[in-house]
Amino acid sequence: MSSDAPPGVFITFEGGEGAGKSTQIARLAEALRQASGREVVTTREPGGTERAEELRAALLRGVAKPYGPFAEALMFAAARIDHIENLIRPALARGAIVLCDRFSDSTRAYQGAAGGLAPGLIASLERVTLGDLRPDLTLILDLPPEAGLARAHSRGEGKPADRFEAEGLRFHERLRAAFRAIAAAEPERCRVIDADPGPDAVEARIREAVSAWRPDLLPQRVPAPGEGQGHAA
Ligand code: Z5A
Repeated sequence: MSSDAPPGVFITFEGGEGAGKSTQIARLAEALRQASGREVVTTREPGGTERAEELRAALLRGVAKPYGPFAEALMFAAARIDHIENLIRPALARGAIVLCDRFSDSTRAYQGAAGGLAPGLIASLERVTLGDLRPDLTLILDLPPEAGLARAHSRGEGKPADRFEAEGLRFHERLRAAFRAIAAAEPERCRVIDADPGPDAVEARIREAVSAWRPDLLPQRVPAPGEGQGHAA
């Protein structure tokens, strides 16, 4: 960290397909830039760097699937190592706020809980991949899988489902349960956000959660005069 930079802040977004992570990351990034004046970096996993984006394309085509969940988890880890070393850590060292669309909880949920990899194996992989890096805050966007899949399909009209979208409903139900279990196990780090309502309502919930966690980054919104008050008789 340069001597006068504030400590970086690492916020991750997690959840099932079509939960609205990309939509909400863009909105939170803008709100944080305006409120804090700090550098805000948005990124995603798998991906975020040139090499990791190459691995992303292969992973979403299903290249690693025939090798089984462990090999697939290793490929996600390889992409993550490049992303951490070349984008996330340098940005945090500059004092930036980093917003990341998916991170290690996705490996726990997709390759672990839904894919069947043993928790001990996932934990070992996490230790060697992340070192001492952990998200400061994780926002888990929660909604019924049917709703998320319908959103994802309506957005990608005509495009074939990718390797994970093509999994059955049961897989997506296991994912939802896995993300909720992660939140229950780490309440200090995780907040579950109801992602079922429209984008404005979800944004308001996210802002509320971030403001309550770090009011110095995002002060509570001051209501406009008369806003939220009943009409005088
Ligand atoms: N994966 C893994 O297995 N292991 C790992 O370690 C990691 C990842 C890191 C990445 O694909 C895949 O990799 C992912 C898990 C796996 N599974 N899949 N597929 P991805 O990045 O392409 O997929 P995704 O993360 O699920 O993102 P997404 O499908 O793009 O969804 P999203 O970002 O959460 O949602 P969105 O793009 O903001 O919104 C989707 C659509 O819904 C869009 O048309 C919006 O306009 C609309 N939308 C958004 N919010 C709302 C609300 N509130 N109401 C109504 N409509 C909305």
